[in-house]
Formats: sequence, C-alpha cells, structure tokens
Amino acid sequence: MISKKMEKALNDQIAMEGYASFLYLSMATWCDHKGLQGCYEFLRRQAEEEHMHMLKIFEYLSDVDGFPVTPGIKQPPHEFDSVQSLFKSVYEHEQKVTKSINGLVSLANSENDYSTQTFLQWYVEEQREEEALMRTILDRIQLIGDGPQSLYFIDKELEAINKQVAAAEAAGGE
Ligand code: OFO
Repeated sequence: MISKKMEKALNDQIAMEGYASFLYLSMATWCDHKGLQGCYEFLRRQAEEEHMHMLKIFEYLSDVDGFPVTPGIKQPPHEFDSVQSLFKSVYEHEQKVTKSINGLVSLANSENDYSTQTFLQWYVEEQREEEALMRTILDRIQLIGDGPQSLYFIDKELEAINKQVAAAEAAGGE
C-alpha cells in the first residue's frame, strides 16, 4: 500500500519521464533534419530509454496498489539554436530529473516507505550515469570546438558514444 502523497509524486515523475522521452524525440528529429545521423540515433535511443523509465513507474505503482496516471505531455520545443546548445539543454534536463528523483527519495524516507526507497535506487544510479554521460558529451563537443568541420566530428563522436552505450546496455540486459 502506498500513501496518496507518494502516489501523486510518482505520477508527477511519470509525467516528467514522458516529457523527457518526447523532448529527446523532438531533438532527435531536429538532428535528423540537419543530417546529423549519429546525434539522431543517440537521442532516439535516449527517447526510448525515457519511455522505459516511465513504464517502470507504471508497473511499480500498480504493484503497490497505487494508480498510475497516463500523463498529458506538453509540446516540447522543436527548434534548437545549435547542436552545442541542444546537448547543453539535455544535460540541464537530466540535472532537473536528478533533483526530482532526490525529492522522491526524501519523501519515501520521511514516510518510512522502504519499498519505494528500494525501487528508487535504480533511478538514483541511472541519473548518476546519465549525468556523467551528458557531461562527457559536452566536454567532447567543447574539445572539438566550433570550427567549420566541427559538426561532422561531433556527429562521429556521438555515433561512437551511442554504439558504446547500446553495447553496454545489451551486455547489462537492459
Ligand atoms: Fe529518466 O533518465 Fe534521465 O531523464
């Protein structure tokens, strides 16, 4: 049995994960239109991951006799100034999600809700990994710089990172 307050907070997280999925899908589409196939594939996979994060909370809420609410997703932006600023937004969004997950953990702690605390540990770890990954991408983009061929090299870099992440996920069974 889950408290109404915890149920509501997890439903808010469902909406946040759903929005992240749509935001990354929108970013992926923008990259595709710019011919940035590596960035497109990376963001497309991220969008699917966020969708999976959303569904995990659905399943958990049902397991603990809560009611998962299918969220209304607000329209994400579909125009971006540059690939650099796009990935900066991704990083900032991930930081926002981490803050939200930390808030959920605090709430679960304050309610002595050990089941939800345990469930959320997966998200704590996931956010640590995602923030580290996005920081790595921003560092690489900065190293490559914004010279005339930078987009080509940024895209190649994202293609390589995407392959590494996908291989690690496949090895970890996720
Ligand atoms: Fe849902 O993992 Fe980041 O946002």
